[in-house]
Amino acid sequence: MSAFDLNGKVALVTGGAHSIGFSIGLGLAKAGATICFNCSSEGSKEKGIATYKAEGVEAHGYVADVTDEAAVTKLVATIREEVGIIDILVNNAGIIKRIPMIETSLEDFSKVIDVDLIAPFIVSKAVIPGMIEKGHGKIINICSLMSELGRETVSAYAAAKGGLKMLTRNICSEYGAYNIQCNGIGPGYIATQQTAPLREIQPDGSRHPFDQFILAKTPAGRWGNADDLTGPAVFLASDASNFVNGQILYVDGGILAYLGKQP
Ligand code: GCO
Repeated sequence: MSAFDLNGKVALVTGGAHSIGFSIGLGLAKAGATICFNCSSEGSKEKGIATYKAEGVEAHGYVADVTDEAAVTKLVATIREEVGIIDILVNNAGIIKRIPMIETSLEDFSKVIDVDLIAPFIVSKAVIPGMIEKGHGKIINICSLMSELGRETVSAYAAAKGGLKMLTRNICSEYGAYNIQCNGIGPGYIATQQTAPLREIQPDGSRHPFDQFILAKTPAGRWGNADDLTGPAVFLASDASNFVNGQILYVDGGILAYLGKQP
């Protein structure tokens, strides 16, 4: 049996109905895991289930708000009853608001912190007792390059993702003794709906200046695809990473290692 085999494992991917969460869920399913995901509406739940089904995967979808502790407690209890105790948690659900900091309302700042940082705390807190009971567990927090770097207009996101990196290290510190590994994946610039505004073709047909900037910053010379994250996620969800704890694996085509292309 391969060290990457996930047969018999129950995984919860928050926001796993589409985009990066879906690709990770599909990757874990192909390695053998049973996939549960949550999302914010019945519509996305049905769409998510159908998208997994089209790939031959019977996923379990739930509508639950990850920023609501009571809803998360209920979600984890329902999954336990219907599917089993969660072995693998991927804290993937996230939002971004691109607004200069001094124009950002407290409400917008707090909303981003709620979804990107407080929700991973809430969901991990709800899932860890079951992992302790089972004697093992894997938590994968979807961090960001913004766990390391700042940039104009993403103050709340960078603050949340930097915090999520430290929450990762703290979960590792507190629960490593229970055979729980908590690591992060830090995606680089991935071509998703969330980054679509940064890649919009200009009225004259040229690439968006930010798109050109990212290409010049990325040794791989391309944006990532959501699929680029599945191998790293399977690794961090599997026995192959049983002595890897508290790390952030940056999947960025080399951005963090590179000064950038000289003009
Ligand atoms: C941005 C992007 C990034 C990415 C990604 C980078 O506006 O700079 O949206 O924040 O989402 O997280 O790692």
